[in-house]
Amino acid sequence: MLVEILQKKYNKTLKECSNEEIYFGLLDMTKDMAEKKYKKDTKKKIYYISAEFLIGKLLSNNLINLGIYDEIKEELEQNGKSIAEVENIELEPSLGNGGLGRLAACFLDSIASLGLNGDGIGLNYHFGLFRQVFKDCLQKETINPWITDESWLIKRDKSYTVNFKDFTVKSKLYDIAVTGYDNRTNWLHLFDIETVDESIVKEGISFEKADIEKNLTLFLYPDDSDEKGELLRIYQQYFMVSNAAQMILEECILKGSNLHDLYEFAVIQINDTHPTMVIPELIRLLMERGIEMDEAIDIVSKTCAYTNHTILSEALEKWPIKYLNKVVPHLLPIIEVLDKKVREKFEDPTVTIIDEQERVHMAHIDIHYGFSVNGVAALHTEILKQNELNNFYKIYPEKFNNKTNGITFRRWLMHCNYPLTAYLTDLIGDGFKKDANQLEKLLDYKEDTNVLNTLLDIKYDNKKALKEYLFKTQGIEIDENSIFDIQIKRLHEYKRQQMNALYIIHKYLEIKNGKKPATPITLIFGAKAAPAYIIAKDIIHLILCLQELINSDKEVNPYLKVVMVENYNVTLAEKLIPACDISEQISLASKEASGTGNMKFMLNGAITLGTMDGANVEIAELVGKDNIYIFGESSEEVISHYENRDYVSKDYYNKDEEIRQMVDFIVSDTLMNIGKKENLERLFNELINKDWFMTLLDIKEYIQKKEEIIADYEDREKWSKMMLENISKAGFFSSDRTILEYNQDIWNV
Ligand code: NBX
Repeated sequence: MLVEILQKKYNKTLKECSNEEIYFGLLDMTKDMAEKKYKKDTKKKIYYISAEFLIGKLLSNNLINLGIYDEIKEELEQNGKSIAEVENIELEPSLGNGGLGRLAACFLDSIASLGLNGDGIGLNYHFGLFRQVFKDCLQKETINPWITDESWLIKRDKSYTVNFKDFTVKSKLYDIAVTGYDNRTNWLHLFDIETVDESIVKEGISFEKADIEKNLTLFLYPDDSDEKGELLRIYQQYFMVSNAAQMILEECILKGSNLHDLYEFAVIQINDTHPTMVIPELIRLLMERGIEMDEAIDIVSKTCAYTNHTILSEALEKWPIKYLNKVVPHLLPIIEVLDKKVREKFEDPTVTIIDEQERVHMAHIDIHYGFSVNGVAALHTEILKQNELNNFYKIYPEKFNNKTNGITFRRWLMHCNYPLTAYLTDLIGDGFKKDANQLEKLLDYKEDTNVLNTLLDIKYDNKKALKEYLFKTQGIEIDENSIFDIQIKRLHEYKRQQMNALYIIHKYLEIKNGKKPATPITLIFGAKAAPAYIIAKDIIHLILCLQELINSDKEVNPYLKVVMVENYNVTLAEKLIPACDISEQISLASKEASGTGNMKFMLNGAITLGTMDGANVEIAELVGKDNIYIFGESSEEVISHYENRDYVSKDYYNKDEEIRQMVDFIVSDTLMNIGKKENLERLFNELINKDWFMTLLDIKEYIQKKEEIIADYEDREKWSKMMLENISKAGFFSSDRTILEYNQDIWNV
């Protein structure tokens, strides 16, 4: 079929076509096949509304899900082409910040793969999140264009009118097909406007924020630490949910809903608070269509469910009424009624919608006026119930439920780790591809030396493949015979990349003093920092300075190497994860809601070095304490430090010689000669005077555990057994399991 498409499109044979032409041919072919697998809507449909869908490249994903990957791979090879090189042509859309956006993409994959009728609704950001470049050991931001003339976007003949206070816009809709694995096609609906003007972006990623009609969908907001962007963010959110609400009502009416029964036709999952305005907007639209306010509120409350992804209070959105009035004044009378009703029913001032500072608490709208509130890992949901949202839990215990996150094994095993997938298929059959729990069959081989050695061989080959890839794409050289210790995730103080950096200093000093590791260690980082998050950028600066120092020191570099990959994204994750030995999951206990990278690493046979936080807790339960390296204070202890305000980082610094040595090194001449005084001093002061995320609390135990895991790496048999246990038990973390739970407990479609 591909041959015919290329013949028609370019009048060339497969052999004659360039990789680019082959890519566009495959694009046409898969889009066409996907469209054919679309099925009519069922009565009730899931609408997953999210400001982010971090979908990654789609070609291989779609070929796998359509069941033609092997066939195409072979056909290309027979004609002297390589699927990997064709894949390189595709640009990665960066329509998400991190875990939350990637989760939404995994969920769409599982919804379609389970044959459920459910679409995603979001925004078509032209440049997505910024592209990261390093210069002088600092992060710089530039644009990341991804939309080309021919792409996965299908322009639809659909448009809605969205009214803002000062002007009205007409939306246009683009769809991306979400192909299920051997199953139906759903859609990711991305809304946009005609008037966006890419040319207003000046240096880096700066642009004039005031001209909304030109910039509405230009960028994905790089989290909420950039305060100047708040108004624009409200514009984006309202644009997204107004389109969503209009589309949902239109589809439901078409299926026969009289709107009084809307909840029998639609269920809306609100991904974090970003789409919260869909609640007042739907109420408004129902009232416009003649439904009384009280009933409208009731209908919407039976339709909407909310997922919480964080307990960091600074990330919970609170929009000043003043701002909402500037953008969507027509929603305020509704929000005020929602607030009044809460006040009539409950005396507790902590559960109101509008607070004394005239701010609207978006999460409070979701909890009062939705029927379900879920956290994303067992520990996270417990903390929501017992601490952060305890006052709400006491009112609505029945609304609270846990849905431990998951990842799609199509992308995070079958696509990214072809050799392991092929080997597992040989060994245990291909049942695990549809039923991830069947990975447990691998346990039958835990004493089989042949199998254990093959797992080590596959890891080694993946490490070589990563080496080649990094050399080709970033000019970075690494040694496949070293231990690959990897920390890849957004840069945030609570994730504690700074603790890993302190370990590097410890190791560097040790080697300088003549103590050399048995096997060389390669520490790999990948992380973007929000452009306005100063300390996060200082941590990147520290890591890049250490990279420069260590990699040019001949005394040290045979034993230790530091690599920070530039512009960490989904594509890079797909190369890094299969090659990893040690998975760093070292957040301050209680702060990482779940984590999903931890699951991807485990599935690909890396061993976790982590705290009892987020889904690490469940990983530890599944694999048992012999197959994971856990350190650090527990979430209860950490929460009590916060409550009693009794953590003083300076005390740790003063009391402990070793800690002092590591921290002081940040501002030593050695490092200041490489880096910038201002950045390094700021980070140093932050660590000894604030250290909000308690780096110095856990650093000693962290170093100890890390030395233990590194020592155990030498025992290849033991290590390979741990790999096998981790792979075998990863089935629980398939997003298919998560989605089945959502459907059973929340959606019921
Ligand atoms: O959501 C993440 C959590 O930090 C992870 O623990 C969790 O596994 C993941 C999926 O549940 N949250 C996250 O990625 N948040 C954001 O990216 C974010 C984006 C914009 C914003 C606030 C947070 N304004």
